[in-house]
Parts: sequence; C-alpha cells; structure tokens
Amino acid sequence: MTLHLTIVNKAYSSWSLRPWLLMRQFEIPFEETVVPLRQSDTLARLLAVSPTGKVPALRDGDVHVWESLALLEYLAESFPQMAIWPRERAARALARSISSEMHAGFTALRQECPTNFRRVPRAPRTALSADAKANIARIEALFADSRVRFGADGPFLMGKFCAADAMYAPVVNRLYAYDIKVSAATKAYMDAVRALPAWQAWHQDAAAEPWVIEDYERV
Ligand SMILES: N[C@@H](CCC(=O)N[C@@H](CS)C(=O)NCC(=O)O)C(=O)O
Repeated sequence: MTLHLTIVNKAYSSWSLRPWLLMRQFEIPFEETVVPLRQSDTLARLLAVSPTGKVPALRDGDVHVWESLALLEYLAESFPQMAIWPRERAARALARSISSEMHAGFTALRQECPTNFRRVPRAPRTALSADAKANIARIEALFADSRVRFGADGPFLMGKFCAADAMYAPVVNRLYAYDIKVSAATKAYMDAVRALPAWQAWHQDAAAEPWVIEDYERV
C-alpha cells in the first residue's frame, strides 16, 4: 500500500515540509497531494484528510495520521530499519525533546518570520520582538548542544540526518530567508540542511508554484 501525504503550498508551509523532507531523505516512497491555501475549497479538501482541517496528513491504507510530530513517529515505527530517530538512547531522548519543543513552541519567531521558500534573503520589515530574539537564542543554543553532544558522525543535529532535523528544517528557512545573524556553527548546520537533495527538490517545487499569498510576502 502506497503512503499518501497531503500538504499545502511548498512555498509557505512549514509543517508540511517536515514529513516530506524526512520521507524523501530516507527514500520512503509516497504519493503527494498539494492543496493550495486560501482557495474556496481549501478547508473542505483539508477536512477530507485531517479532522483538524490542517496538514500534513498521512494515509497508509485505512490508517490516517495527522500532526507533523505524530507522522514522524508513525514513520519511525513503520520503518524500524531506518534510523529516523537516533539509535542511541540518550541521543534519541534529546532528539525527541527538542522536536517536541519545536512542535509546541517558538511562536514569536513563527509569527514574525513566516516560512517562505521564495523569499530573497532580507531582514523582516519590522524589527524582531524580544520574544522572537529569545526564540532564536534558544534555537541556536539547542543546535549547539545537540551538535556538541551527539554531532560527531556528520553535520546534522545528531550527526546523521534524523527526525529532529526534519522538525527544525522550517527554522533553517526562516533564519536564512530573514537574514538573521547567527553563529558560524549555526550557519554550518543551516548550510548542511540546505544542501540536502530533498531540500533542493522542495525548493524547486516551491519556486514553480503559481500561488502567491500577500500575507506571507509583505513581512
Ligand atoms: N500542529 C500541526 C500544525 C499544522 C498546520 O498548522 N498546518 C497548516 C499549514 S502549514 C495548515 O494546514 N493550514 C491550513 C489553512 O490555513 O487553511 C502539525 O504539527 O501538523
């Protein structure tokens, strides 16, 4: 049975990026449907696949999963041969903790710097709030902590690419697209994520999308 992932605009959707990037990076075959945001039938189409009217949503036969972190857990459980979470217990605990932190938090940064894969890097029109700056400081600290403790095997948070990197991929776009000043270590991590073939593929798809949503563009 083929997995089917429903997402919204690749140019603007942070939540959709997470499972898509992970599945592509781990070479998990899937079909996808992109439902464009802000159309007359958007809500009906999203409600048909997710009871929250929000995506990403994954269908695997008669199993339906929604909420990005739940999707990543479902994929990890479905493909135990792949190290979707790190194999080592302490690394896995940290990866899950920071992923939950991402799923539940960083609201100011998310609101003030919405994901935009087509944005030419430039600062936001309005200076970032103290809360958004605190979000960035915490993100840089958790990146550094993860890399120092578990990053020996590669350039990603836990060394090799895993679900935690998928969770933070939209943040990489925000830091890049809004030209946020970051440490050399954060920049090196961002470069590694942005060089992923799956990231490049998402970026190309986003660039080719016809839909423009002004709210995301005037920031
Ligand atoms: N907590 C949810 C958030 C999902 C979410 O907010 N998705 C947005 C797209 S990025 C959505 O579907 N929006 C639908 C709409 O605005 O009509 C998750 O982790 O999947």
